[in-house]
Amino acid sequence: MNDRTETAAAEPGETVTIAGWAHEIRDLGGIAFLIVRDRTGKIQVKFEKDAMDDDLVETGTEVSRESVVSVTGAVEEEERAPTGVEVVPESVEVLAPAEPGLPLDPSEKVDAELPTRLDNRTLDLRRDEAKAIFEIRAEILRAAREAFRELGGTEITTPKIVATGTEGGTELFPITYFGREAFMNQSPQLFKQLMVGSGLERVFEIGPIFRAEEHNTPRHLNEATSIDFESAFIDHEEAMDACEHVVRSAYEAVAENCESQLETLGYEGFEAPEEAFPRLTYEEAIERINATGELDEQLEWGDDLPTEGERALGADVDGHYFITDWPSEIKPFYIMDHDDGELSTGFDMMAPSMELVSGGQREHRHDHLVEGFEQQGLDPEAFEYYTKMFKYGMPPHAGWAIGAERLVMTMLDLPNIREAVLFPRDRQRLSP
Ligand code: ATP
Ligand code: AMO
Repeated sequence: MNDRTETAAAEPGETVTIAGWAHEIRDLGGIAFLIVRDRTGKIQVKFEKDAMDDDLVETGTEVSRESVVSVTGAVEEEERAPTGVEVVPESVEVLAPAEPGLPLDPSEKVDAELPTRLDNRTLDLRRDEAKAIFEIRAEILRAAREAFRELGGTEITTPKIVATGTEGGTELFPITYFGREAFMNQSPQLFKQLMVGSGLERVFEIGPIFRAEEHNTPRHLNEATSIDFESAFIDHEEAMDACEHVVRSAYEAVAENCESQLETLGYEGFEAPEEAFPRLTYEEAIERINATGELDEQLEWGDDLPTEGERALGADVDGHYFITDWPSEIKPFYIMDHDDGELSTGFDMMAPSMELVSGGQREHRHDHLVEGFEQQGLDPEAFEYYTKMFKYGMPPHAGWAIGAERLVMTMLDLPNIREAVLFPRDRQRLSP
């Protein structure tokens, strides 16, 4: 439709063809209005019944809501119109009629329940609020890619069908691969590490991860998007700097380029974090959680942080922060320990009451790596495709992964992570 004008671009004095959805019809008797909506906004089309052709009036005022229409006519200034202009139609065509009895009405002021919205995502994303989230998500990913380029990273894509898991705690989805057992990848962890040993040195990937999480919670998905970074010749401190840069860049880009979407979502004064993200040690974190008195049982050294603990600490610290120096035994085999062996270089970033990022410096020494497998009860032979490359010059390196949906969720204060993904995969939901 080369001759189509988007509603926001329709200027008084022009004759235009607009195309979009029949958002609303208001019939006031002698005069009726059809509100046409497209991605740029809405425009009023005016039907003066006595002064216009009957067929034209009938097509324009009896069309069912959410049908796709094309209207050609003159744009005129009109103070009483919602946008200050209206179209006086010469012709109206219904390009795709919508059946009455919509499963979800985008023009309803009252929100439908989340499952209904997810079942009818196409209609749901005709609503400004839902659409705004995904426009912001796209901006976040664009800004992340740009930040990675500033850091000198090369974008890679790695296999999602794999032979082994990496993230001990979470479950794998098994699949059959030409008669052999295979899995959906939980993380590009091992592949991105293999690439820092290649000539690329510094890489990033934005792609899907699959986890058969046993919990059904507002912050877990079974298919999520991981924003991964890995670089040769940096340590965990420099990795945290890079992570902070990417997260801050995403906030800054949204603050700068998503003003109308933020307004749609009811934000006033959205600001990118200005201060450096504090770095707390794990020991300080558990002491502070215990001091809040929010937990029934005091945390002990070696405990993972429970959800309520993360919440209590988030309220106490406020804003993004890192937790560093975790006990080695609760971090994965690929994380490098500090010299004493008790503490690891692994870190998490909290935002502020939910984990947003995990990362660390990696164990690049072949023999230590293989020992680590054995200590975690993993069979090093199954990982030979990975460990053998550590025999041929694997540089010291570090990296991390941000959960993209958690970034969107925490940035926009969404109550449920499913709001941040078009077609969520959870225990109940496999389609659409
Ligand atoms: P990771 O990304 O490493 O998985 P995470 O923040 O997703 O980190 P997990 O360890 O995967 O955390 O999730 C388990 C956590 O979720 C536990 O701390 C547990 O207390 C909490 N949890 C599990 N089920 C529920 C639930 N139904 N309601 C609230 N919290 C839950
Ligand atoms: P981790 O398992 O902590 O670390 O995952 C990194 C980040 O991904 C997000 N995330 C999820 N988001 C939604 N639903 C899920 N089920 C889910 N699981 C994870 C979180 C989390 O912080 N290989 C390491 C990263 C690294 O060290 O580079 C890893 O996967 O935001």
